[in-house]
Amino acid sequence: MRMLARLAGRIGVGAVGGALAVLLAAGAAGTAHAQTITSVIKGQEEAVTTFAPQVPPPITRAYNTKVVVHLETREVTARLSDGVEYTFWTFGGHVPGKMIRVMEGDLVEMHLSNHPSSKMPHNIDMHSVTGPGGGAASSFTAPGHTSVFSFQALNPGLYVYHCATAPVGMHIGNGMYGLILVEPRGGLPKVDQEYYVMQGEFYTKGVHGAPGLQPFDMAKALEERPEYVVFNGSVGALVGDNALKAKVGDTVRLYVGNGGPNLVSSFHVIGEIFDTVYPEGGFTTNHNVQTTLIPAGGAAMAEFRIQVPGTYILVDHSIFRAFNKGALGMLKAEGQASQTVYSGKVLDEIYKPEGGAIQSTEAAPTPVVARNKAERIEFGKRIFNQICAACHQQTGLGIPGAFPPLAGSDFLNADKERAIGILINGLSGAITVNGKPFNSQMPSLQLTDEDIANVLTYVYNTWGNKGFTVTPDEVAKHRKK
Ligand code: HEC
Ligand SMILES: [Cu+2]
Repeated sequence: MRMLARLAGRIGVGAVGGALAVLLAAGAAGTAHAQTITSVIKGQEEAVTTFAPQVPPPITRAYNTKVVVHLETREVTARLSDGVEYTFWTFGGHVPGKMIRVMEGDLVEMHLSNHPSSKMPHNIDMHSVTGPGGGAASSFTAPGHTSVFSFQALNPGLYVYHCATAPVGMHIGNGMYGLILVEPRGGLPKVDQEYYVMQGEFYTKGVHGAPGLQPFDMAKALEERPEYVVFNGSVGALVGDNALKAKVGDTVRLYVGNGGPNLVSSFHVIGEIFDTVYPEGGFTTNHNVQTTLIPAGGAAMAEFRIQVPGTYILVDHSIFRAFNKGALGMLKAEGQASQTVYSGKVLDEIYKPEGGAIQSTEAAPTPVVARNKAERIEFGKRIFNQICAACHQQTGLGIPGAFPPLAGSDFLNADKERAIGILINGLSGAITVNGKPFNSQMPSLQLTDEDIANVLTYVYNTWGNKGFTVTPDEVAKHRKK
């Protein structure tokens, strides 16, 4: 897909400012009712945030402070797998987003900036926040803007944060998630190695391994049928030279999150037993665990000691995801072998991912072609809900200042040929729809003639619009012009 629509940077700024003022007031007064806050906030510091698999250093101070966190949302095209690219929506430029570490009782001041090159507004819903929306309403941020809100980290634990801008599933599905650790007072037990691993699935138009820049596929997302299930944002992000590292004798703690958007992870390390698991990122501990379940939008900490050198394979034990969809990482441990603990020789090779070669190569089913106007409208409605509704909304009413309405649009109804052209080429520049100015960009959506005919026929025959029919022939003729 080419460039997506650039938003007018004015959406809901008034509302955001209002919510912000209220939230900061509540934070400053420390009026949380669920728990008694005994912490006194001394001074302030800038949070150390890290990209996976690195983890910010343990907190050594013995008092609470104001922790200032800067996160930047960015839409970046990057490698999803060998030969496969994807336009990720990110916190910080990579998937998963940067990891944040604070202490129970800290006052966390979030600064969320949306890079001016973004096409979409974004926000942040932090599961560590006590307050409606987890910060989402207070952090709705148009491209080129920054929002600020603060919260007190009342409950220790390992928490997911994610974007919660509509369509929420698409923002999460494009990679907008990360982890925040709220350390309990007194900290966590010391370990030798800490790593940040986060699972997520990607729903691409092409099948697993199909090359090129792959657009998001809403239909597959709705059916929860991802082409890719990966750790840390891409196939192979934790393999080979990028493998996690440890030495024999080390204790290792993995902070494992699951961004979803849909799947639950059966997280397992082949060849290890977790000595301790903090299920669901809370502070009951379980011991001697083989596989721990990590819900979508959840997390867990898993600890183990390395006794035998070799390569340990991180997987989602829903095993086709590991060997065929990418949910496979490695931890390489060096050191003295212990014949007592494990006698055999260690072979990396047998664990190599099977890769694309094993994929089914059956051709995609031929698309069903509409036989009459009623079918055109029916098929067109599906396309509308899958593709257009993300911006123009399911109601066709759009979003003031950002996405023009299609319902009762004088602009749409005035010129069918022009509408066909917009669907083929996209649209940018100043237009007026029902008296309201818009100056933004609609991407060229790379639809087939059949799909354009169907979606426009649906749009023209809904919400009191003019009732035109558009045929694939008309679209094809327009393309030749
Ligand atoms: C990524 C967001 C986005 C998506 C997806 C999108 N549009 Fe648009 N669309 C826009 C924007 C933004 C404009 C206004 C562009 C401008 O200001 O020049 C627009 C303008 C239009 C217009 C002309 C203005 C009007 O209101 O009549 C039509 C018609 C239209 N889109 C139809 C569609 C259809 C049909 C689909 C689905 C196949 C679709 N759009 C998908 C963002 C989008
Ligand atoms: Cu977002």
